[in-house]
Amino acid sequence: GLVASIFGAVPAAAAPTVVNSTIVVPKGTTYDGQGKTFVANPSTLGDGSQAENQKPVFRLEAGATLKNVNIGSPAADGVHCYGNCNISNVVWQDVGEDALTLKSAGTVNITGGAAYKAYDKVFQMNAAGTINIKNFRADDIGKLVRQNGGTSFAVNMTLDNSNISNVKDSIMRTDSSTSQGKITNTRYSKVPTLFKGFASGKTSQS
Ligand code: ADA
Ligand code: CA
Ligand code: CA
Repeated sequence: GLVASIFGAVPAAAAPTVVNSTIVVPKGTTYDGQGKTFVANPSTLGDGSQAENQKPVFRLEAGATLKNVNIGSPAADGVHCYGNCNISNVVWQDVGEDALTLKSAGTVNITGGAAYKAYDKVFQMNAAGTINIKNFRADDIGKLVRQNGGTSFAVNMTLDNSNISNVKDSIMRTDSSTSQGKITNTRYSKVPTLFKGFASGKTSQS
């Protein structure tokens, strides 16, 4: 609607879209949020706390793309990817239980966007594959990428041209001796550890 101000009538900030049931992005299609803000209905999807088994706001089937989306608070379990997915210009303003989970094997490409206020994890890798993160901003997080604890499948993690600050644990963490981590051209501030749990020779930074 329009709001009166000393500058005249200006459009009011749009109210967030409350998501009552997970938005499914079908196989191979693109969902363009056009910059709108989406929040979870806490009673149907989850309150964004550290409780497990919350539902995602978006579920991407194999080959789907999610772009130009702001996820506000509560964010429940964020975004789930079933196979390959492309995430472009998606901002998590206040990460819920985590921001995005790879649920079945594939490649996750994150380009642009940001994640803020993740009590623990941002990107959770529960299946084998690759996560490529570029042109990303993260601040006030526990870990940027976490391979599901205690699993041994290979996850290839890359981070390029990004800005990461105020990290409690590490940027990339695995328990798998075959996983790899690579960080290039990235600025850090208050990051205690870049890589945790990787076998020797499996990480690089430049
Ligand atoms: C924790 C939990 C896993 C899984 C994961 C997730 O690591 O131990 O079982 O639920 O969170 O996907 O959020
Ligand atoms: Ca979790
Ligand atoms: Ca989760």
